[in-house]
Amino acid sequence: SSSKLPYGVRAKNHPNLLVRKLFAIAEAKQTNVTVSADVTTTKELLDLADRLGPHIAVLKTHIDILSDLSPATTTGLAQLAEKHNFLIFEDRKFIDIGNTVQKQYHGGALRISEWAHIINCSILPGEGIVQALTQTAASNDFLPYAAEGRGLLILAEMTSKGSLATGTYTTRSVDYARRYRQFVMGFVCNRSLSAEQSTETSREDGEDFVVFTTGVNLASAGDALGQQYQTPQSAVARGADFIIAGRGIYAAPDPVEAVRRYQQQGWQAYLERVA
Ligand code: S5P
Repeated sequence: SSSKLPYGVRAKNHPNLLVRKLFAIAEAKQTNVTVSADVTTTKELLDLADRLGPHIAVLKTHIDILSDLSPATTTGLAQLAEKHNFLIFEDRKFIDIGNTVQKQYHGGALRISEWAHIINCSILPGEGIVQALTQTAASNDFLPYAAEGRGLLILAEMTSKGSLATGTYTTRSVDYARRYRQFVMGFVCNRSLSAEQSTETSREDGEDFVVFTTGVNLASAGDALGQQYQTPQSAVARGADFIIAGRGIYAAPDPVEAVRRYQQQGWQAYLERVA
């Protein structure tokens, strides 16, 4: 499977512009870390983005948890993404009928399509949500953003205890990813998802989905609200191309020291996997 290939090789062959950019960033900065910057003020968010920027490939936001969200928040983020060469992933987890998610993604109060390179969605509503977001990304007034590179991750599994994102839900996630490869770049999930997890005919045309794995923490096994953690090493061994860590990094006594450790361990595990 593609998870044994180096990012650089996958970048060369990949049809999706944003995936090529993402793999190029990972190679150039030697990092597969996505920091989940779940802080609640613009100052904290931009400060984290600037300090951690050199060590991350992607910065993941929950834009709706900021108490002082303004245009300065997202323009500030975009500037730091440029300065430090990372992508922005808005973890909005779209989960509604097609007509609604189109308005939540493009335009609206949050203008997510304008500043977030990566978004994600649940397929609880069915195939239409993926179809709708793909359609928006292919529309005429989306052209400037498409040119910059935009992509969708399907939330195929979850890390929380008792998650219902299993079985048929996960299988269908792979099916829909295959049907909308123009826009779907991969999954948020806990292992590489391949042919066995799909009811669609396996394609031999170099299909290569990117795996983002969340619930990564070096110091803890979980929290009091059902979160379950694994280490960077175990996540990458199970197929994560990018590891997502939040509190393990931003709540550490020294977030820069912490992100360096996740970067080093995530990269080491990647080198072992492709060796
Ligand atoms: O299954 C999931 C999917 C996601 S996107 N489990 C998760 O924890 N997440 C997100 O990853 C969650 O919303 C949070 O932003 C981050 C985990 O944060 P941490 O502090 O527990 O590392």
